Amino acid sequence: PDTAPRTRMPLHWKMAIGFASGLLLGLLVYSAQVPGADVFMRYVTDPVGQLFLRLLFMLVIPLIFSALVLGVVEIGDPESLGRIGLKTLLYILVVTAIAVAIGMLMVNVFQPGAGMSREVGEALMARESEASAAIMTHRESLSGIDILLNIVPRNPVQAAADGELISVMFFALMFGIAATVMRTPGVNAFVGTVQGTYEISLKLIDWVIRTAPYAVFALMFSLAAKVGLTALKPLAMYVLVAAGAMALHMVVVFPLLLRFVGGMSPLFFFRRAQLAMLTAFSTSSSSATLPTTLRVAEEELATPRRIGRFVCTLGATANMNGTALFEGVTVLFLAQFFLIDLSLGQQVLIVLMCVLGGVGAAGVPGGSLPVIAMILVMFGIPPEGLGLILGVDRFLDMCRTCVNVTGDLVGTVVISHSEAGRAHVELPE
Ligand code: DAS
Repeated sequence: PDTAPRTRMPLHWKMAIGFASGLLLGLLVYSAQVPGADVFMRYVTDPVGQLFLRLLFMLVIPLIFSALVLGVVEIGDPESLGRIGLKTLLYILVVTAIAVAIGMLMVNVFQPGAGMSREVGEALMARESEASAAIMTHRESLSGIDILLNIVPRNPVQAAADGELISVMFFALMFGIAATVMRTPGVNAFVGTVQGTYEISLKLIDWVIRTAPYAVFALMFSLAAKVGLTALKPLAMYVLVAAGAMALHMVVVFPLLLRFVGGMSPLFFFRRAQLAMLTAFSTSSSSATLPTTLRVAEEELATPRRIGRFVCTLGATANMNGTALFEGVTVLFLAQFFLIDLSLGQQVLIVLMCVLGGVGAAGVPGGSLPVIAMILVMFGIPPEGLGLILGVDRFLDMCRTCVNVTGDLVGTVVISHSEAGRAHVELPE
């Protein structure tokens, strides 16, 4: 019997093959007007694409609820890190909001999704899409105050059922805060259950992402068969804008933070942080990179272990600058692509959702896709658009994970610098 271990093709190669074959076959059908193509789409590729999107939607609520509750509980643990926890929370919110703002500014400036003809956009929208269940579209008339009031859910279960992600996020944050200030056995048992929910969600995301190559083929085939090559130029522009925005955040925001808040030379930092950055880039997983991140924080950047351990561990799941930036870019790009105008108020709400989405996304390959799918539906943007970006998602996932991990290390340096000289708070090892 063949004893050689079966070498499994890496997932991102399978996704690239799915993307290329779906695109080519779709273009062939588009150009040759193959009879029966509609039937094939109706009964094969569309259902496969919808199935994948539904699997992503299915994971959003358990993932977001558990990730946000755990994020707050870990930050606010009074006996361990009150002051450092609050500094970390502030760092995460401010730097992530800057990342999202950079991403959305770049999309508004470069308009990667623009140029789609209205009839094409409408043809794509015409298909019964998940977006038909869109929540925010009937809210366009709402005033800013109403939109803010809607952040607080009257019924959190109803909000979850309706896919009102921002309301579920608010509820999870309140739950986490209450769980943090109470340390009764019952609450500890609850937090344990939430931890289990989070871990199960990660495993399910892993399984769902393994089906992505087939979904990429199906979604790309349907898209190419409908719009032909016109989808490729926006896609290329999208990749350039997303990667450009992440590069901007990496070479401008992080060096400024290191130099003026972290008291460290950016050159020194990037020379010492390379191992963690390369590991993040190659694994596309902040969680898988965490052991390396911890070692780099302590040995290469000489930050105190107790701070590095806290900030990097929490950061691996809650501080995702690259992911939040990417979510903002993707949502705005697909809105442009499908010719959907978003008001300034809606764009501000997207910033808030992407910041929290950066906290709620999972530190595993494709960990942010469920959150993006739900944000798209909330603003009436066809989540089928994910099919367009799934083909290039792996490369962008490598980039955003690298930004995520670098942001965790920058945060560790910044907070260590602010704690330098204080009476050291000893963390339970
Ligand atoms: N791959 C995730 C991470 O590990 C980020 C993402 O999916 O956006 O950080």
